[in-house]
Amino acid sequence: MIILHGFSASNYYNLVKHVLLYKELPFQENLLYGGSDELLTISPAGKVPVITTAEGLYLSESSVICDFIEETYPATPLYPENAGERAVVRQIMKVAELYFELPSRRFIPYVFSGTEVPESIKAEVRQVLTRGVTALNRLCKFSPWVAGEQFTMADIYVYHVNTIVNAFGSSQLEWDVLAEISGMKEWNDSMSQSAIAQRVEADRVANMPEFIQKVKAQIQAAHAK
Ligand SMILES: N[C@@H](CCC(=O)N[C@@H](CS)C(=O)NCC(=O)O)C(=O)O
Repeated sequence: MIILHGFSASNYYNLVKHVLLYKELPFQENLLYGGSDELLTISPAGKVPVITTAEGLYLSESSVICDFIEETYPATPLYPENAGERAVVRQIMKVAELYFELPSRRFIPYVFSGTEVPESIKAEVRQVLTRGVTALNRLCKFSPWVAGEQFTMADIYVYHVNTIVNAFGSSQLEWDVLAEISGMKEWNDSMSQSAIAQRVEADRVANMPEFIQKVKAQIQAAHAK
């Protein structure tokens, strides 16, 4: 059986969990936080999520895990059959990661340490998010799904990227980034209604206090050095 390692406050962890639940694959969760010795033995970059495959292989990097799951368990497909259409789905995922997820994440250390974000960083992040807004406006169809008629990996991926955009990008910049993309907010709201999204969200909320405690302890330990 697949083992999913990581913690539920992580949106990367949650998107892989969403894929496993969507495909109705049996899996176990193993609670592991960043910085733990156990994580370093199974994840080359010390990042979560990691999966242990049914064959005992450790895999990390969420988009790589998504592709592995799809190739190994093709029932209930999450990519189109056509290679070009598949590439478009991956293009949406890549654009969301590079121009939405990663710039929004720049604010996380400031938020967790209670430090004001420098204006120069805010300007950089705003510039990258603006590129993401333009690109996703061009790429996303919302008819009714992100890439068109078929529910795909991009729906799951973008939905979980958006949690970071809302929690850090939009809130720090006082700018409703998702509102800039025609159809995004309506689609996001409908995604959040699904039973899977609600289960993942309940687990995220339950894990948050412990995760915040861990982060605070790490910040204190770093200051004490
Ligand atoms: N590119 C990685 C990013 C994963 C990532 O940044 N995970 C965070 C949790 S959301 C993490 O492991 N943080 C712990 C650390 O950086 O030490 C992926 O797609 O899986």
